[in-house]
Amino acid sequence: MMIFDVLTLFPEIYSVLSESVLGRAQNDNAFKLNVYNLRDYSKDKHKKCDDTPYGGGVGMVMTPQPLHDAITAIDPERKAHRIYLSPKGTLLNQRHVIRLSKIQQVLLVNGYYEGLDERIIALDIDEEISIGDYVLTSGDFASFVLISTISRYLPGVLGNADSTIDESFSNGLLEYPQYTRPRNFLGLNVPEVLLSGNHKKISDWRLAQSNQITQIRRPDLLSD
Ligand code: 4H4
Repeated sequence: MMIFDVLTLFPEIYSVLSESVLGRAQNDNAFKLNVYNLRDYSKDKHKKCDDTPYGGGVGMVMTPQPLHDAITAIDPERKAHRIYLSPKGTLLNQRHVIRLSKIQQVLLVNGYYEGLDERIIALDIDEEISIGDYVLTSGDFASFVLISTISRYLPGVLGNADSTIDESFSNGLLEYPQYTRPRNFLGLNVPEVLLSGNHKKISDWRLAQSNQITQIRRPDLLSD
């Protein structure tokens, strides 16, 4: 069973992961979520976890002591794959998600403000991952994304074991258009091929649609 350890300044917000698919997945022991409050490890009398940057500059940097003591207390035998979430990390994509879903224990270290003191990255972090080329208010949103997308590849999380086979990015393409009842909605019909019952024609149509949509919207995916 996959274990997600999360080190955060806002442990209470992880209650949202007890809802819906992810809540059921935890109840079904598809994965375990352990949330740790970074402030509990600060030796500062005000439980501070940040300070001004050496060399000047705007913003605050996360101080090394709480981070190092928290990480070594959570993962004393260094069994977990320790991931720091920051805009400077490797850009997350489906290939990385599938790779990460095969790891038994992951420790997610959230960045805030201007990020971690560099020495903690050198000492205690195995991999730096970014969820996209933009800056969030809190690394927790990156952790939510990571837990959400990795969990889809864990046994028992998605009802239909095939759900991750035929979806966007699974074959390197964006997914084809989807339709459901009614056949005619406000004068708009479902493509006839989808009503034909001819599985070869449907499959060919869907692949053609995926290629066309990908070519138009994400040609970069075709050059991977
Ligand atoms: C962390 C900002 C590190 C800047 C942060 C740096 C992302 C992202 C993110 C809150 C915090 C921001 N985390 N993918 N994108 N100085 N985190 O924006 O290292 O660039 O994961 S820094």
